Amino acid sequence: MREELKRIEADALAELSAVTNSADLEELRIKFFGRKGLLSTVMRGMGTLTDAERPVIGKLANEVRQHLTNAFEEVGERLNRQDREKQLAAEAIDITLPGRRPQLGKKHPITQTIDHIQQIFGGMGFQVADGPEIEHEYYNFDALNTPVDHPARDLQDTLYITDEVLLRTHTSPVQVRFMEKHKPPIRIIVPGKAYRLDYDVSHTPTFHQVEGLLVDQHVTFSELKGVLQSFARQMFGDQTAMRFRPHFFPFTEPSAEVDISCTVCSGKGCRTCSGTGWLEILGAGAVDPNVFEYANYSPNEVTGFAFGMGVERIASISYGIPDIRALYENDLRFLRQF
Ligand code: 2NM
Repeated sequence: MREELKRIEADALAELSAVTNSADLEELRIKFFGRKGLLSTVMRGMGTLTDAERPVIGKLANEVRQHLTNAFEEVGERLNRQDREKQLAAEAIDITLPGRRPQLGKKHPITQTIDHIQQIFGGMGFQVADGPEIEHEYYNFDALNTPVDHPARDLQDTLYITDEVLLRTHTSPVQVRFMEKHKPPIRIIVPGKAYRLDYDVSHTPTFHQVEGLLVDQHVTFSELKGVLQSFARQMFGDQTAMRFRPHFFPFTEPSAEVDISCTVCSGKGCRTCSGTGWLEILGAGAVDPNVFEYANYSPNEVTGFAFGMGVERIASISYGIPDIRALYENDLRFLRQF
């Protein structure tokens, strides 16, 4: 029995030294220490020993068991340490890798353009006003001196909600509302959305306008020219030339369309300006006395000027965008350029 114990001890140590993972170690533990394991089997044979042999063999058996227990524990700890190191190596973070940059959003080119326009007129003392996009025809047309048979009122140009309610076709109704609520002097710009039945390379059914209105005593047309000249140079550069062409609007008299020298060819004539050297950027004029009457301002006491521009047009000139519909396709490859 002594030899058997010694052999079991030697076998266990030999097999233990070959173990490389926890599963094999557990299998080995059962083989030697399990209820039907080799040690238990030997111990069960103790009954056949003489009274003299039993304590000696019992002591030896305990020593073998203790020795093997320690050896198993040592190997178990070594394997745990190995597993942990393997896991740490697998999960290691390479601190030399570049960080992942979060994608930053930025303002839409139309918003950037409105901000810029607002900042320029803000510098000349204009306050920002706003109002409803769903309007009554009174504010959109009547109060702006637009005759009932004017083509702009046509179903083909205006988006009606009911007979009398519509999507505003310009931001001017806000200026009428503002005049109803504020006494002169006033100096406002109205940025916002407007709606017209129109769709091609230079028109989208929803578009943006910035309109301006200045009313005070003794305001003249030359002040309008000065304000717009200053705007054009700040928006398009110091060297920008400007010209007024006579025009007609129902709400201003006299009225003009305003051009700047072409930003592509500096006025020499090119494809962008159709060879003319000029680009139209806005409409303007002296406020018609009838508009003042509608707003309960006295045309004998005050004069004023107004102007309006399409933001898409200003943006397309500033950024050189040939087809403004690209602004509303939400293609990030396009939008990221601005
Ligand atoms: C334009 C051109 C000329 C304009 C007029 C008014 C108001 F309300 F004062 F009468 N607001 N905006 C105006 C004048 C708008 O856009 C091309």
